[in-house]
Amino acid sequence: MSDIQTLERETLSAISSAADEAALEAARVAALGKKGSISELLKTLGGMTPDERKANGPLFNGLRDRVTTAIAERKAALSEAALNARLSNEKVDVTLPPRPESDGTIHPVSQVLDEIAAIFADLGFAVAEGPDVEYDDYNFTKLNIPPDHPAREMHDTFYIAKQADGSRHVLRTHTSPVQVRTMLKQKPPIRVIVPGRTYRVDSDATHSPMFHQLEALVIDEKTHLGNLKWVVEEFCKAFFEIENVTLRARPSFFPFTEPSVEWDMRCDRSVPGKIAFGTGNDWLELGGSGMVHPNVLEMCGIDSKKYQGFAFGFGLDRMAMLKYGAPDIRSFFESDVRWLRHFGFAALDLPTLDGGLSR
Ligand code: 2NL
Repeated sequence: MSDIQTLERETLSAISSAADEAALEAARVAALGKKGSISELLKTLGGMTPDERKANGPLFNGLRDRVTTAIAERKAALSEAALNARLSNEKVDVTLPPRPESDGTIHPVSQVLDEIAAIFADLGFAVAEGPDVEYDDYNFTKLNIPPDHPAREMHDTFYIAKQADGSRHVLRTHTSPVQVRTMLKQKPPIRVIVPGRTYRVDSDATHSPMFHQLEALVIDEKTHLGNLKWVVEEFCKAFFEIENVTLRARPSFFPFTEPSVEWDMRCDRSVPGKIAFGTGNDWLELGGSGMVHPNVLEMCGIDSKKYQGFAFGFGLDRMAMLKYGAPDIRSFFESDVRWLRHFGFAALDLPTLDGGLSR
């Protein structure tokens, strides 16, 4: 057997027996590297006579090509084997039951939000969302609360450090700036609800520095206070799951509405520690509302001669406390798993109007 045949047999054998990519690379360097056996062989062509070169050239080049092909094939086989090994090692049994201790529950605020979104979807309202860090302009000025207006003091605002241009951002004190954003980018008719986190410098049994609001905004050509009352009434029937809703309107003031109305709903508190909705001689404060102030419409690019609308707002956390009986708002945000298990809801029971909101 010639030297060349021996070299080929040995090289191919080293390639086919390489057990991993490192061994294969070593075999490649030994054959085709700068000082490799086949590279050295090819260098000898330079010192040959033309006739010798003509005879040996095709032999040497053929050898190099077969070795190159063998390396590529072995490389593909090794990486496929490595992938198959990973696939069989990293198997996940999707039929395994979840670990009982890791079962999560839906937070009462999320539950109440899902319920309310279902109620308003049925009435034709879309959901709008926006950032927690807001422009002072959207949180206050465009809502008819100019700089230095005393109403700003009612809000106990968390201010963010001044920007390079002197403007300051705030943590939104209500969800109204999202309604400003909606009016700036969408033409009437508008029907949206805006749920979300809001922030005020305040903390006691009924106030948390971070809390949740839900506001609604309707803008159309002939919107009036009667429409507002009907929506509040329909909402109360669906949310508190009662047939008879009696509402009481109290005059109020907000800079962004005129006139402004606060709503109370008939309830019964005669049994200590309990509250029954829809009957009795007591009143439950629901939240504030009003017809959107023409200044607000104009600052948000809406023609106040052609369009008018109403807005209202209430606390989501308060609604959750009322409906599901949690006494202290701060307990909502302590992330105590025992509390979450007690007050939480099953993850897959989504509230729907026909399936029952809270079952
Ligand atoms: C309350 C009172 C209210 C609004 C929110 C609103 C938003 C725009 C224009 C006009 Cl963009 N009004 N929102 C109006 C009245 C009352 O909330 O007691 N919240 C907890």
